[in-house]
Amino acid sequence: MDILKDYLTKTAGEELNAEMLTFVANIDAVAKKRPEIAKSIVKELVDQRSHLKLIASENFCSLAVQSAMGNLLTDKYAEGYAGNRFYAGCDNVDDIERLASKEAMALLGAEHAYVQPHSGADANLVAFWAILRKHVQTPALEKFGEKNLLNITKEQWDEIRAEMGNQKLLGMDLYSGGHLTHGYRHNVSAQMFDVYNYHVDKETGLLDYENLRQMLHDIKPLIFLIGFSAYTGAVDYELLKSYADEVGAVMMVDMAHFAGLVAGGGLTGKYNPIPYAHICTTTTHKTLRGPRGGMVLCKKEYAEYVDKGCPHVMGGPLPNVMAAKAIAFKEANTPEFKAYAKKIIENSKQLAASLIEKGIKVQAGGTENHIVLVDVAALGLTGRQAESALRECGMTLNRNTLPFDEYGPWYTSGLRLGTPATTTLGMGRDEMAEIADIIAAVLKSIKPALDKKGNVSKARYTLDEDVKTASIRRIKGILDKFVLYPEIDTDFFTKYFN
Ligand code: DSN
Repeated sequence: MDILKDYLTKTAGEELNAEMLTFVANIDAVAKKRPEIAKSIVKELVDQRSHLKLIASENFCSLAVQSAMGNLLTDKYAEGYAGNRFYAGCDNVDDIERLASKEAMALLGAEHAYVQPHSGADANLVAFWAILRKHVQTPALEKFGEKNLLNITKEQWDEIRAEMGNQKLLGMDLYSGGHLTHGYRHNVSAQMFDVYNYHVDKETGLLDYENLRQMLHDIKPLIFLIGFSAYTGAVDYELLKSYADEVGAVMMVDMAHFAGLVAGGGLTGKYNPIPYAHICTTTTHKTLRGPRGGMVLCKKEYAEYVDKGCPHVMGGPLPNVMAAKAIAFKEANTPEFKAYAKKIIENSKQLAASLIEKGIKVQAGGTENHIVLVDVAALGLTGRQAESALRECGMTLNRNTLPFDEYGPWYTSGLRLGTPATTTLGMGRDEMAEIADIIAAVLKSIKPALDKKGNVSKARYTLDEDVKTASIRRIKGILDKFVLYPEIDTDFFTKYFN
């Protein structure tokens, strides 16, 4: 199998398609070692190109971002941070990390940016420990008249550990839209902290600010954590910061989902957490449209603690991913990205409105961001049934718990839809209205089936075949107009990987 050579022969004399050539060269290199992996990469592109991506936390990054990730930078260890490494030969990684950090600060208006976390979960751990070290460990060391942790006695260390492990965290409940790293019992965050959860209001499905304020006063947490992976309301960070200040809580915002909306000016003023929060964490691959990764943004007073993510929480950073982050942040600091961020929200609102028009129940009656939450329990379905049926019909999305969900996180009562990826492809309000129409038709045609014991199944279902055929045809019609990476011709690979 000599894919590159075949491609060069086939295109001899034609105008150079640099993106296709790069892709072919990469696949060729992979295929020479492991053809089955090369096949999976090409098949994944075919899959993402032929299914409508409505997963709210996914996007399509640029081919430049992808190229920055796939090279020898991955071979370099660079524990420490720029200018302070535990390894020799980190000059180039220093340049990359400094640039990525500078681009992040310029893009988001943060006082400090730490670009090493490998994921949003990592970023949250780095932030948690930075807060604990600044507010608990450092004062305790001062009390013992010591600066160096290694110099205190075992008894003193045990005292500090006990104090560090008994701090209060007030975070959003998973079912109300919070993330599992915000104190969910199956996550380490719940073991690190004495966790208290707030919920959305049962009637409105939105945050209840007065209740939050009361909880802050009652609990007096060290950390007041705001942020979500499934919430559609606008959040007033200015007001919440004033509440946090009343009780001296550290305000931490997990903006993993909406960082791109902030970067692009889709969420501004009191809806932008960066001017208010002591620490923000984010991923870099959702609305921000960069590589898979995380980042911590903070006020200057937290910078020295955050920069010690290694050794505290992490080992070595991924220089290749930091390089890709630098590119993505630059890409996001453009008028095109600003228009993109606003369009994500516009599309999301249209999707929600059109679904409601078709009789589908939308959580909180609409959306103020990139997410739309659909209540499928209202149609007698579980999220699992709806997710599987919609995938059969050409759409990729995920089931999600809704507030006070009776089905739990495996089956769920809801679906989470998002518009970042379809908006990247160039889709607009007309497409959103049509997508809503297709989704509504599919949802209404699903019937729960019986399980092996004759009970109504939470997983099995039947689907109207005519609706399925029509849905696949309509989705294809939309995707044919908005092609993912149009520079890349996947048909070329058919003869190698069919
Ligand atoms: N998995 C991410 C999401 O889908 O929201 C959060 O970790």
